[in-house]
Amino acid sequence: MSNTSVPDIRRPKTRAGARIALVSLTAAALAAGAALTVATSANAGTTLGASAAERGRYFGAAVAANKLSDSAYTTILNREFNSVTPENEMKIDATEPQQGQFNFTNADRIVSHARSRGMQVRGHTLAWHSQQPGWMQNMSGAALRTAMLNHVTQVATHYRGQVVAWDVVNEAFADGNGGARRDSNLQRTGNDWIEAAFRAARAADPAAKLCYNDYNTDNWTWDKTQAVYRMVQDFKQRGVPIDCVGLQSHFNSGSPYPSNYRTTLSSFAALGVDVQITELDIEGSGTTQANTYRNVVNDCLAVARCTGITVWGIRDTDSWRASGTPLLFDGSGNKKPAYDAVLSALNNGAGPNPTTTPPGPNPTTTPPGPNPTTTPPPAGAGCTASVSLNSWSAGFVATVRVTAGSSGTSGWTVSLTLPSGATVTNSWNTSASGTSGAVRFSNATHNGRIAAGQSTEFGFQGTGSASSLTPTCTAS
Ligand code: G2I
Repeated sequence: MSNTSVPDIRRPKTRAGARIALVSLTAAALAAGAALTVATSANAGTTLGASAAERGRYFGAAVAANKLSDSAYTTILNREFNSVTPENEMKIDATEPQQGQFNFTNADRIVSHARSRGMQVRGHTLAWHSQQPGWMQNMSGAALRTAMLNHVTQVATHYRGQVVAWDVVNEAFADGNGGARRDSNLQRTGNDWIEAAFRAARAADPAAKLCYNDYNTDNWTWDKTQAVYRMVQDFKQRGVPIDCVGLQSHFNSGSPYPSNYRTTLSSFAALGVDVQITELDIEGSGTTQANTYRNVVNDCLAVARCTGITVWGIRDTDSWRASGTPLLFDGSGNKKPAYDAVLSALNNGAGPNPTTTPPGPNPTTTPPGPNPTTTPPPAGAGCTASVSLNSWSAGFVATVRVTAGSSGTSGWTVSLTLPSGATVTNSWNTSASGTSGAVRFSNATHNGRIAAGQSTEFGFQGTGSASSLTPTCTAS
């Protein structure tokens, strides 16, 4: 198979087996951090992004740079979505067309469009067998390994602080029975190429969530799903830095939405990673298509660590599978029944808010290299707190991890001082007092009690800028 061919997305031939406080941000400034729980008063419940944000999640779209001049396209993008994934512009052939010569022009256009409007960006993708530039297709062995790691480092460094999550490695497993790795020039550099890519990405951008992304991993009983599950489990056990699993979820009659999809989402989440639906499209039309979209959204809402959904394009005519009319808007930009189903599921569906963790080392192991956002657990009583920040031009989201000392806690308070100009607009899993200067966050009713050495997390969102925060923790 050519390295530039479109992935074969088919069913394998065999298989084994209370609305929160509204904040007065404009729609354009609607923030979209992975753990975000915020909505605009103007758009609450009326757009995909605002409704998802009320559920602590994002709703994104794959975006093509050459469509940003199409006003019908950008009108829908800017109104409905609060997360963006460049469809092709961050891929290896686009960003490093000649070895060592990087081109970020088109990807930067998308990132700038998104971030200037308060949308988050998912990076796609750093290491992949497909869409490799010619020079890389012709490489092998140690030279390829070095080139791949350099690519990961350079691209993740360029977007450091601007990309909330990276698809670090894409589609590394084979279809069909057996759960083997896909053969590729990257795989032939050694089975550890995936973890090497993840370690390089963590070193380059410690705050980005690092995801493994694949297709045909939606059905819990399929060998490929189980193989990816075992890899993620192994990575978590050995402290390889991985924070999330992306399920592409391209559904059609040959690769249908599986009734055990929610089991797949919750099983991955139980490994201690976030789950993201990264490339959703569902071929079909009318009520049938709408019902499947509704099921997918309800499944995500039912799993606390399913932190967001991205659809792979905006209008049917923008899709890589346009003839299957798999998206939420028709070619004229009209909302389809599938759109209404998704919006109503986001507004009405039951389910917990996300309980995300910041990227960082597996707490049970020693990761390679420093992580500036974490604080070691205390030796004595009391508690400690560490902050992970996701900042953009207009604001920031802080995720705070509170770790109990040797006596455990029955309650806790985290104090910190915000830089001048920074204001807290929203918080979750905490009771906040003060919005600027010295602010305090106390436990909510459900998370005051922490066993010795264990942790809980809360978060807050702010406007203004906060490049670093120094928290202190007091236990009761
Ligand atoms: O194949 C669907 C997706 C499967 N998962 C990974 C995604 O990255 C992948 O996206 C698709 C894009 O939607 C297509 O737009 O990836 C394809 C390539 O693997 C993209 O197709 C390419 C064509 O192959 C090129 O000929 C074309 O120049 O799109 C390029 C830009 O339109």
